[in-house]
Amino acid sequence: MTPEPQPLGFQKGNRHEDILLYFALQWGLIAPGRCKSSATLSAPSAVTNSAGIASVTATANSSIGTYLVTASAGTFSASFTRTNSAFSSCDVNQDGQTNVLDVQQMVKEALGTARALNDLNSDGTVNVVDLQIAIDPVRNLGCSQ
Ligand SMILES: [Ca+2]
Ligand SMILES: [Ca+2]
Repeated sequence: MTPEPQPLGFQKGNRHEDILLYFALQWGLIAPGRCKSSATLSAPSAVTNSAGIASVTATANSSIGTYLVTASAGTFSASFTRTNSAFSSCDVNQDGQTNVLDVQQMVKEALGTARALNDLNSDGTVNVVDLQIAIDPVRNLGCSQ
């Protein structure tokens, strides 16, 4: 995910710099068979620069969806959403969800009844190991690839 500065409107007197902002993430809503969208922040807080901008880098996890980010300083806070939009490698049919349809596709590929297109662990073959990787997010265990 590309870091984007977020204008927040915090102010200390007439100044916008040297304000310590804390960032918090709220995971995306969990629907059955879907991974939890979120990210890992490079730091839990940052100090505003002379332009009044504080930023941290959010590295997206492999789950598609929107999550909430809240920046706060003292009693003030502002929230905004971020979206992980790239398809997870476990979403083999690329419909935006990891569910039984992806598992069914991986069964076909592992058995050789469908063209082997999704070598999820990049070991050169599509087999039961790739199938297990596709099953994990359906069980809310995350996509390990
Ligand atoms: Ca899918
Ligand atoms: Ca494989």
